Amino acid sequence: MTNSRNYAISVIPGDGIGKEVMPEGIRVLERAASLYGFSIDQKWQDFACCDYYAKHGQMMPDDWKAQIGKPDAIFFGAVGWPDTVPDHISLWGSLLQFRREYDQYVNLRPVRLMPGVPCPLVGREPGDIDFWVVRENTEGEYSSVGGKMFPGTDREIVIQETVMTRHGTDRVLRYAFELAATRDRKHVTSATKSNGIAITMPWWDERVEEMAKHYPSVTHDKYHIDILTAQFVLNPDRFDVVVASNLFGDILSDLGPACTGTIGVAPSGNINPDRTAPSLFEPVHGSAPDIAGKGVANPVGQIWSAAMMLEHLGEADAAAAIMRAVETVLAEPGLRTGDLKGKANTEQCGRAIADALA
Ligand code: GGG
Repeated sequence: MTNSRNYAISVIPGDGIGKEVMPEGIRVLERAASLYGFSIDQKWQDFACCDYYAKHGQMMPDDWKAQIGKPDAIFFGAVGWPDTVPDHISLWGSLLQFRREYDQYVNLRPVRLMPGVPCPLVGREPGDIDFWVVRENTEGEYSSVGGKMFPGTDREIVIQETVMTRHGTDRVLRYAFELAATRDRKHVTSATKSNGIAITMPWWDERVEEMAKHYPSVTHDKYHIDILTAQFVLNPDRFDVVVASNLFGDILSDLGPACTGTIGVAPSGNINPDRTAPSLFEPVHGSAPDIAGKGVANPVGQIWSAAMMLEHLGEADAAAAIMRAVETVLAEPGLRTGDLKGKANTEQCGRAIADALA
């Protein structure tokens, strides 16, 4: 950062529709910067995508950290192109590297029913569904501890450990309780499965109880993940802050936005709350090979991610303005993309949001 309102942003579009929605995110960011008096110093990267893998046999250069430098934030699109690179190679070679190397231990994902978005759940109005999923982002079920023995034989053994540390668990639980303490309803729901996963999950429950003692103003409860997914569909209005392990949080944060109409609008922040390294902002959706190249992807997830990034950088007024512009455009059927039964393409929707900014 050269002056306090000039932000160095590493821009990584990634794969598939990431390349199509990123220009709309940037369009809106640039417009917000000109209206709100800050500047964005963009550094685009061509790595962390499967095209890079096709040329170099790896997702990122060995010196990717040096190439990225020390940005204030990373603005990311989507990763994955399973026709050419297996999904576990592309994910572990890119996004998961960022999350771990930059200690982005919170994956923060809002679930909010937006005005104008047709909700598949009967009778829900904007305001009824408004909660956060706080996903543990650096350990848990996404672990590289394990291995194979006797591959390809009938004695084949495959093991992958879940890794939960007190340090890693407590810090994400603390974040969830802190977040809940700032909200009206002040309630944390913990996702567990302590009846079936009988070592790590009862321990997770214990850590939740310990953390809760420090937040007497915050109420809390827990659900097993199976019934929790059902409750997301039946009663999403009852949640305020939902905290979950890495895998459970990943599933819940696709399901939640789907219950509000589309995952195309959903943003996320991979946050390093201690600010010892950059945080990364990306839409929840992936590269969507089925619609990539057609220019029809919904850019709102990328644009809302830009708003989350600005909020994180301290540009709260600009972030709020972007959200007002998103709401204005989503309320207009002609400006919505096809996933929301609209007629607009990616660029038309993005331009409309940029034009609506004030
Ligand atoms: N923009 C999100 C994205 O590209 N996601 C790809 C994916 O498979 N993510 C899995 C994860 O976030 O753990």
